[in-house]
Amino acid sequence: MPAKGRDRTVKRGFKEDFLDKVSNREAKIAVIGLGYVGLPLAAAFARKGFPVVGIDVDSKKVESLSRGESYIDDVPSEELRSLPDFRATTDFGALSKTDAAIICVPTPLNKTQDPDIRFVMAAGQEVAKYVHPGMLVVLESTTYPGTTEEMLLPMVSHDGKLRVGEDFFLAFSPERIDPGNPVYHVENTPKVVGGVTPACLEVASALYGSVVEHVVPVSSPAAAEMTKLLENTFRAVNIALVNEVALMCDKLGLNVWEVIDAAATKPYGFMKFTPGPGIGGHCIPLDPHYLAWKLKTLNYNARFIQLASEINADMPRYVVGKVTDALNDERKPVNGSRILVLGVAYKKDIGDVRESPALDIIRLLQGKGADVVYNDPHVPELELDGEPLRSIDLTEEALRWSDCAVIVTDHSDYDWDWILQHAGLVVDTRNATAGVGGRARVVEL
Ligand code: SAJ
Repeated sequence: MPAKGRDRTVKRGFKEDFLDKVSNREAKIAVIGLGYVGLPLAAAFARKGFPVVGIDVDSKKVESLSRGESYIDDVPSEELRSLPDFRATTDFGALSKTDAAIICVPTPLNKTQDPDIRFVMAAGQEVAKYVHPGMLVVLESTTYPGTTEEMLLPMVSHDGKLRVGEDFFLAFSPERIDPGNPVYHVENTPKVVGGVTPACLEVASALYGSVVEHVVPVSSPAAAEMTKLLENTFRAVNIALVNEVALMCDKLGLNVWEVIDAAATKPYGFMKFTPGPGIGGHCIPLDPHYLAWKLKTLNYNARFIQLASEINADMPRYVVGKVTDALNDERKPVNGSRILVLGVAYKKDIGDVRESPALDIIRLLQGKGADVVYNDPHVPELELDGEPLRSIDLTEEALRWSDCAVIVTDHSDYDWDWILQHAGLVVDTRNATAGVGGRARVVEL
């Protein structure tokens, strides 16, 4: 006999069905974009027993994954091959049979430093082709507040014909993958989630909650989009601050590294950042511009972002000024000098050169007539404005050959003692040689 009063059975809808599929690990998950964000995410869901299909437009990536060969260090090939139910395809038609589609495609800047969301829009169009009742769609790509609701929602809902929160679900959840981080990975990095409706938030939180230890629900997709931009704008602005402090200490004749280390002894209210040759990577130089652009459309000038960008972008020129002065002290013009750049990756112990300040430093030195070579144990070769460059072997001869060695990326591989034994002049932009003796004259940032 049914209990007296209100019918106790829950009206079953798509939300309840979705939640059931998540709790018994039957939800079929598609991850669109199999790069340093998408592949680790796909692997995390597959490790939990979900059937996962990875979709990417790059057939080479798909073929490699289908052969069980990973191109992402954080998902080694042997792990890829051990995933219980993962496949990769270029066919977006696979979406017609999935319960969730998570978009992890790049969001670069275009030539005028404005957001370029064409990859998000292209993925959205594919999702719109195959969206079906009960499906959850999540955008993870870093983007400006409003993208999910203003750009993706009309597309995926077919201009409202599908009711969001009832017929399908839509959310934003910023990626927080830190490639190579030995401590933080998908499962133990808190995941911020913002749904278009409460039901969207509920199903997206349930899905992520099945793989991530801590889900952080927020009130809307825009709040989630803004959260990610705050995280990375915070870094860009604070890096710019210490870069400007380095310029100030130079004027004051103070050692910026000593000052920062001393400030870092404050047990509260301070967070250590370090100056450097500029900022690289696919996040910090770009993400703040997404925020500044959006605010410009609202007639607001994001001054901190603009100033930080100017200071960070000017650091390569400042480094070249240091090199110029150091050579000048030895009566050597930059023009014709032999310069060895040590480390070209955008940060230590990785091989990624995207937006690396080393590239700007090489360009500027070449522009002044220097003969520039580089060594980077993680970057065997690179292309600079169409010109192929290869990493030279780091030998005693190479160090003695150089009129100046410039430490741009302080990879752990480097033996600073040995380098200072054989180089004559070193410009150190990373404080890598602090406390290291040797023959070389060292000029600090
Ligand atoms: N940099 C400095 N001084 C610093 C810190 C960084 O000059 O104190 C430079 C680095 O050399 C590099 C650039 O800034 O050229 C960016 O470095 P990053 O440490 O921010 O590393 P990224 O670009 O890999 O940033 C990613 C981001 N992760 C995500 O967006 C999910 C960022 O939010 C992370 O905080 C960062 O990794 C991290 O902490 O490793």
